[in-house]
Amino acid sequence: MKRKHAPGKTLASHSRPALARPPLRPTPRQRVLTLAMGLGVFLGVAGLAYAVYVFWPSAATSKKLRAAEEYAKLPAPKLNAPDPPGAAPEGMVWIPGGEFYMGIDESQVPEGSNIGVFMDALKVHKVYVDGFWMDTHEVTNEEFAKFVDATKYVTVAEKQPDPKDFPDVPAKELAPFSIVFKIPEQPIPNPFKVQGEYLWFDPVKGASWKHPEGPSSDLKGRAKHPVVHVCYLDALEYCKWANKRLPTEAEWEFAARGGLDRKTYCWGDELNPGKKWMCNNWQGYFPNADDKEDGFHGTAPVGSFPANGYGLYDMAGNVWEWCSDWYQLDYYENSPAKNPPGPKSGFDFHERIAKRVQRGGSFLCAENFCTRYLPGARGKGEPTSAASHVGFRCVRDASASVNKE
Ligand SMILES: [Ca+2]
Ligand SMILES: [Ca+2]
Repeated sequence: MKRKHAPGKTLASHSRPALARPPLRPTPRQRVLTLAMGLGVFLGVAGLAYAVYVFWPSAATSKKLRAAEEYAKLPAPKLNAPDPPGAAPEGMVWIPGGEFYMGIDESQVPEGSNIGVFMDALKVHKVYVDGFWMDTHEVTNEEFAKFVDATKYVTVAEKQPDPKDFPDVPAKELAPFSIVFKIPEQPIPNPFKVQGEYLWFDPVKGASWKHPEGPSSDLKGRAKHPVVHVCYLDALEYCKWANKRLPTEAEWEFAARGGLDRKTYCWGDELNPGKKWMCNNWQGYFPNADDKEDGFHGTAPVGSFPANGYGLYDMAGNVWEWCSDWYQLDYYENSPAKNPPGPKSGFDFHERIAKRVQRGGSFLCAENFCTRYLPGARGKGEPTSAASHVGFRCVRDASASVNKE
């Protein structure tokens, strides 16, 4: 017989278990065990958190050390024999060429530097370059003056700008100008957060290689300083006159390393060996204050700091140096392994214009901002633009050596 559903009760209430017995209570022993287990779990979690807190930084350091070890394990590059093909042209040294590791390994980025400034250089790759002659120093004002005297050349910065190139500037306001660095009137708390145009570069009317800070400045006492306010096109004209050429980016870096293999700086792995400044860069918080511990605010006479292993001066700092390559952020991904000539065109993603490579950093490079005085670091500039911290030096092919002149 089918059971009848009791009135006033739901099916659900029927499904509940009957509380026939009182609930079980833990014994004192069980309570102790439960407490002990809880305490054990708590101590385990806390211990793990502490271990992560204590050991995580060293794990990161170990990772960096492991990366450095892997980098160090790469087979040693082979340098060519050091013998020059003839007598050195005046003011030049023979760079023998050979293999080298081009670029910056992440493990070599100096402590405290912003890795973002090296993003275009982080793909380390082995490259071979043929030997060549290179100027021992940046082209000086004295040398550039000889070129101008001989050719009557007028630099781009000294010419009336083309209104087509400056559509936002009223034509009547256009006048020859160049870019001059100045310490900002209001200190800048974080130069990486500056939006738009840099606040420390001024377009100064009348600034040119003859008037580095503007019309009221001149070259008095600066004969041996590197020429500045020369754009890429100006540098090419000088090279033609001097029977020389601009170095490729690979040639420039090979030379800057001075025969050292995979070192952070042109002279080794320490920025200030024996507390000595090895190049003209910027000390203090850029761009607000230059403590000039290296002895110079602005350009220094060429050769004021020790030469590198090939006898080249100022391959780090003083002024940026034009190279012949177009600039592309990702060129190292697919560049040829032998005598890379640079990409077929240039492009800078930030300003969305074509640029050429510059190398070596300048007196404006500081640890808190640019740090591009490393031999593997890359820079770039628009080919018709000049500035107070950009110059150049030349190279000459072995086939154009003095024996054949
Ligand atoms: Ca300096
Ligand atoms: Ca330089």
